[in-house]
Amino acid sequence: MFSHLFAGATVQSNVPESSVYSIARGYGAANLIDGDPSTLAYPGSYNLDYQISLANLTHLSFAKITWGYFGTNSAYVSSWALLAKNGTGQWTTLAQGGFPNSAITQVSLDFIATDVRILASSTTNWIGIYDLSIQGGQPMSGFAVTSNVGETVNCQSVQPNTNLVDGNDNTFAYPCNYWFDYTLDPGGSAFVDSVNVVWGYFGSDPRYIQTWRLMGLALDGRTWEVVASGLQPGASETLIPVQNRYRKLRIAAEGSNWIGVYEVQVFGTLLPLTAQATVVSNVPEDPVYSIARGYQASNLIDGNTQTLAYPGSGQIDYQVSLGQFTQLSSAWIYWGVYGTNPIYVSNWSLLARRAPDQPWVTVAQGGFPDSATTLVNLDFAATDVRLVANSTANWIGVYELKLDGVPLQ
Ligand SMILES: [Ca+2]
Ligand SMILES: [Ca+2]
Ligand SMILES: [Ca+2]
Repeated sequence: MFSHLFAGATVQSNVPESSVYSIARGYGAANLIDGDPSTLAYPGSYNLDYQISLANLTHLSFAKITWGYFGTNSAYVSSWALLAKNGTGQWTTLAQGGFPNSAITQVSLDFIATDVRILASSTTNWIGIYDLSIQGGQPMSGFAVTSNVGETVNCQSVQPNTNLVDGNDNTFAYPCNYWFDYTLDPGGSAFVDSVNVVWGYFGSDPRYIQTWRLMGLALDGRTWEVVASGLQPGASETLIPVQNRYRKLRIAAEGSNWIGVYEVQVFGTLLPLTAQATVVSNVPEDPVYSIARGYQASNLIDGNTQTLAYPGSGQIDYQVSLGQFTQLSSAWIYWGVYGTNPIYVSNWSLLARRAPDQPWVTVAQGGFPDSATTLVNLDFAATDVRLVANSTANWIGVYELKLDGVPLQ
C-alpha cells in the first residue's frame, strides 16, 4: 500500500562522502533509500546530511529511520532532524531528537513534500544510517466529478466541475449557489492517504463557507461516512488525513454567499480489482502436494507472480468472487512453465457470470498457451470469474490471474 514512494527518487549526500571510508566500502547515499536495513549510508564524517528528491509530490504520513548501532550506542548519534520542503519552499523541520537510544526511530508526519532531508551528528564518532523509509501517498488523477446541487439557471459565472481536479489551484468549480456538493469517482476502490482541499478565498474569507464536510463512500457502495467536517475553514487550504479505503469521495459546503472550491487534491492509490476478491479451488486441493507446500488458491490473486496456485491435479478450476459488480476489460494469466511446456496445460478457459444466480459464460479459451503469459481482452460485466485448465499428461498450476476493469455502482 505504501511502498514505491521512493520509486524514481534520487538521494545525494550534502556532506562530502569519503572516497576511502564511504564510496570504496559501498556505503554510498543510495543505501539510505534502498529499502534494505542491512545496507549502510555512511559518509565518513561526524555529520551526515542526506537529501532526497521525490519523483512526485507526496503526502508524508510516517517515517522510519533505521540507525542500527549508531542509534543504540551513545558514542554515535547525539542529535538528528528530519526536514522536508515543497518545491521551492523553505525546509521545515518535521521531527528531531537527541541520542535515539534505539536502533529504529519511527515518527508520524503530516506534510506535503517534494524533497526530504535527514541530518544527524555525533560529538565523538563518525556515523551512518542503515535505512530511511517513508509512508504516505502520491497524488491520484483521473477523477470523474459530478455536482450534486442544482446550478442557478442562466448563471453566467458558473465554473465547470472539472476545475476541481485539473491540478490548477487558480481554477475553481462553482455551481452559482449557496452550497456545493461534488462527488469524485476515481474509477475504483482506493486507499486514500489524505485530501488537500484548496478553498481559496471561499475558505479564508468568513463571508463565504460556513460549514463543510468531506465524505467517503464505503467499499460496499452504500454508506457515506463523514471523514472530516468543520465550520468556516479560516484558511485557503485544509489538509485532511484520511488513511482509509473508499470507493468515492465527496466534498460539500454551505455558505452565506455563493461559494466554490478551487481544487481537491487526493493522495492515495487505486486498489487492484482483486483487493476485495476471494478465491476458492473447485478442484480439491491436495493436503500434501498443494496445501502443505503453500500452493493454496489465494496465491492466484495475491498480486505476486512468484507464488503458485496448484491444487495437485491434472486440472485446475479456480473461482474468484470479485466482491463487486465489475465491468471487466482484460485478464492476464501468468502460467509460467505450465504455459511454455506442452507437457503441462493443454487447454484452458475463462468463464464469468453476471450474478451468483446467473449461468457461467465462456469469455475466453484456448489450447496449449505456448507462452508464460496469456492476455485476453474482455468486455463483460461480472461478479465472479473462473479459470479452468486441463493437462492430459501432468499436474498443473498457475502463478497469477490479474483482472482489469471498472466497478459498476
Ligand atoms: Ca539501506
Ligand atoms: Ca482547479
Ligand atoms: Ca501469485
